[in-house]
Amino acid sequence: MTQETVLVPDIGGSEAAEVVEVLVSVGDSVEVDQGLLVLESDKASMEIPSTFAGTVVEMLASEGDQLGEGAAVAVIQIAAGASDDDSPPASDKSAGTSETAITDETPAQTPAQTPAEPAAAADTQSASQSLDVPVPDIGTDDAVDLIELSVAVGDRVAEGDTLLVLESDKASMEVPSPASGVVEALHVAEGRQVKHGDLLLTLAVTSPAPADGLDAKTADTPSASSAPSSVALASPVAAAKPAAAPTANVVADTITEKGEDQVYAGPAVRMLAREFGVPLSAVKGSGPRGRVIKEDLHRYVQGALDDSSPAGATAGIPAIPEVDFAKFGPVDVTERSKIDKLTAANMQRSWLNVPHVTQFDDADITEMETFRKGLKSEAEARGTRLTPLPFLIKACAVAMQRHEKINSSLSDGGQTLTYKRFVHIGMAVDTPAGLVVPVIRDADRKTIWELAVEVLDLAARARDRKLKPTDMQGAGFTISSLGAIGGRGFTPIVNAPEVAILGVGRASTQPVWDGQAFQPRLQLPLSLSYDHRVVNGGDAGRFMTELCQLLGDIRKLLL
Ligand code: CAO
Repeated sequence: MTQETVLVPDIGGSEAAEVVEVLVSVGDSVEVDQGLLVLESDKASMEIPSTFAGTVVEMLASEGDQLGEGAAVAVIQIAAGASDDDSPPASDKSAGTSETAITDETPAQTPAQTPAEPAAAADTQSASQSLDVPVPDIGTDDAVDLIELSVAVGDRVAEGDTLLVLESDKASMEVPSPASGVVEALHVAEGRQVKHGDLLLTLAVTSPAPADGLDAKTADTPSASSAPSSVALASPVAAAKPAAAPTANVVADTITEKGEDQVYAGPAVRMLAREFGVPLSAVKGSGPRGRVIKEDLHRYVQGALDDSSPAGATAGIPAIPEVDFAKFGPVDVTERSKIDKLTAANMQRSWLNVPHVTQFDDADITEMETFRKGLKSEAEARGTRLTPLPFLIKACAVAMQRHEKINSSLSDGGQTLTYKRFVHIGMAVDTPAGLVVPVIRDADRKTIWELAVEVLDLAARARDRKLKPTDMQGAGFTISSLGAIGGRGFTPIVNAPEVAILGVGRASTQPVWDGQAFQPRLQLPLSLSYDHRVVNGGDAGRFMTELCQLLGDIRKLLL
């Protein structure tokens, strides 16, 4: 068996860089080019790849170390059975790379391989060996659950492959195969409890295997019995390491703090998560007892790519843990409507993308309300109803024309601003199926009566689910009125790519100081949320002040 040392290659002129993350542990199987650790200089961070395939038998650097070119990173035991085809010869490996091949033993130095026992003979013997695999040292003498059998009789496994997963009340642990071979017999079943030393399975080993705590049965092979060490131990280093390797691997690779909880995941999944840059704590595990499996990662990444998925917007943000409320009392679980789910995704996308600021003010609508109420009978005669909303729409349309940034949207990834030369206003409607936002087109060109008719029509069609997709497109601004429902004020979420939204609270009569006395005035609470990437406080303040003046004296709508 050959061991090689991976060295730090040329790291682009940096004298030394700090080890900020160690990506593998002793006992891990690694591939050529697989990252071993991450170095960070003041200019860049870089992953130092393994230049050999095999098993990590020693880590020569740890977090916080300063490493320069040529510093030793790790000792890799070349994969058992790896041919020269799999692993480049030492002369090739040193060419173009900065690692040095340190050969611990050559065939002549290998104690097990005497001239009387050529390598081919040892291989033949190893192929006929049975190796019992017991529960390794799992850091406790208590029984733990066997939650997952990852192999079946007849499966071929490589050294380091996961055989099964154990779970104590603190962590789940993968038990790696101590050798390459074929699963000959399983002595345990999923769901059973096992303890340190209990027999798990028997492997027909196809490569020499070490055996501290592992029972290599050679008696049934007469030639092997005469040379057990030659089969089990091709390398003195290997002999010392493997029994410790599964334990280190189990503990280091499977326990990671996730706030109060722990993330259960195996080394391969952790490696994949690192490659994707996905924090495992954000991924919901679907394996036994919430263990994160590869499919969970794939689903998470797919979700992040899919805009319409609520998970999409949360990439990198820890997921909110789900609580099983049935534990605390009776619950009903119902399907959410499509509109609800879509609204949730849109709201989350806006909330995460748009830096929101909300500006508050009160509009004095005393005169406007007197005027509106005076039109009640005329409204009835026209077969309609006149609420404050058409006045608000009209006032916003006028103010949007005077403060055109409010009617703009970011374009070209933020490089340009698109000003809309039309005034289409969305109106949030609360329906039993969820929130919908039909759009009133060309609000600036419509009379209050026309707007009143359209508000009623759109609200009715929204509640009857009769809106067409085109009825809900093209808005440059949105009004969300909770006036009929109540509330002093709220902070609406911008309906991106629009850049502003007006929240309307319930009007109430308030004492307003006129310079000499308090007067009872009808005050309408308004809140304007805006995208601070586009709209500045000054823009918002001017728009809001103009809006309040227009509502305070609706004659100005004519000017
Ligand atoms: N202050 C006081 N009274 C108000 C008011 C306000 N700001 N706004 C409306 N009212 C009154 C109306 O005048 C009407 O009373 P009268 O018939 O006596 O005049 C009554 O409340 C009911 O109004 P309405 O709800 O029928 O009509 P509207 O034009 O105010 O609103 C619509 C229409 C579709 C916007 C509304 O029905 C609605 O769905 N609102 C909810 C929007 C929403 O959910 N927003 C939140 C989105 S974010 O989750």
